[in-house]
Amino acid sequence: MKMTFRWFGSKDDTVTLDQIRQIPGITGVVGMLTDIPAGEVWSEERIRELVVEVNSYGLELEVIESVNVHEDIKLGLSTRDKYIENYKKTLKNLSKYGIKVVCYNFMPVFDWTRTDLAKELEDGSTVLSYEQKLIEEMDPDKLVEDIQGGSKGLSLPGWEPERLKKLKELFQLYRDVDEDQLFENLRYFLERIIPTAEECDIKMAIHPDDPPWTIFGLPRIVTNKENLGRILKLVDSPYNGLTLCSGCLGANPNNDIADMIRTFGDRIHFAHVRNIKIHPNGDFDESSHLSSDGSLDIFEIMKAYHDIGFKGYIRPDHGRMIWGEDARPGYGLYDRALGIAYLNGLWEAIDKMKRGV
Ligand code: DNO
Repeated sequence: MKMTFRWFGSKDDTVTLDQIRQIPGITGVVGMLTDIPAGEVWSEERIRELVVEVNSYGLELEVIESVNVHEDIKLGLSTRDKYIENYKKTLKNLSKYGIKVVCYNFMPVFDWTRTDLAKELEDGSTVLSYEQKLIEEMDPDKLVEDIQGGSKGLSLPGWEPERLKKLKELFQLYRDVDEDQLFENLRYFLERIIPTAEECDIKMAIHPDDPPWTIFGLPRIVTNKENLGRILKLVDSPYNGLTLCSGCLGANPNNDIADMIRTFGDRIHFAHVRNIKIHPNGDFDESSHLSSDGSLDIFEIMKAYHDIGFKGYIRPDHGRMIWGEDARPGYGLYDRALGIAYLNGLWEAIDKMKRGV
């Protein structure tokens, strides 16, 4: 596996490449051009600048999270073809600078959703958390306001103010899209971009819906093992693969992450590993990566990756805010670096014990 760290760019992140390169075992960063709206082409020049900057710190940039999919593609509108053409151009441009994996999601309207971006835990750390009742009682506009208000002036990919201004209109359009239609819209997209991904040698890796269930009546399909299997079959190519996010899928206790890893094997191109603490009523808080701090067995998850001989990219996912750090919610330096140390420790132990070293 290749250990990476998500970085939002020098103008849009409190964490620096200088800090990232000092994390033990790190090979590269997962990057993004946060200012390019979904549907527009990423120019060669901007990609080159980003890659050159990251490489100058001795770090690789082989994974993009994310090239966001324009809403018209998810909705299946007749305007989608031009955005699909743009997506293909972006893939071609990315391939010229050594990008190997592109993560994306197919969530209608909202990306990841939380009801609190800084819930204080007993030890004084703060975390992202989710309360179902609050979502049920909340107007979607209020959710957008709260999330954007908690962004500390940094961009929040998936929560772009321009796009979300048209919330009512978007909800109206989704009234005609049920889960089966959303699968069909995803098929249409994949049938057109996977041949380009194959030509470019870029593995597409769909990210699960977070949380993995319907919110505000919008359809969500990247939610469980059955649906992941169905997505992989929409276009049966190794280039149509997964970002397996333990924290997203794991919010539903019926999802067995280690079993999914063994089932989907080399169709997993990108692993997001993080832990969550699920409460008896189904609400959850994000937690440190340590198994005993949350509801997921991170040892079992890392063992499953080792068992399948995982050679892909991995990153610790959201961390808590600790030691007085003030950063983008979920994306500080300290707790994610602790996460990496833990994941690397588990990996070394599993590896040596298996080999009898
Ligand atoms: C949140 C992230 C997501 C993820 C996208 C992938 O922190 O896990 O925003 O990057 O859903 O497209």
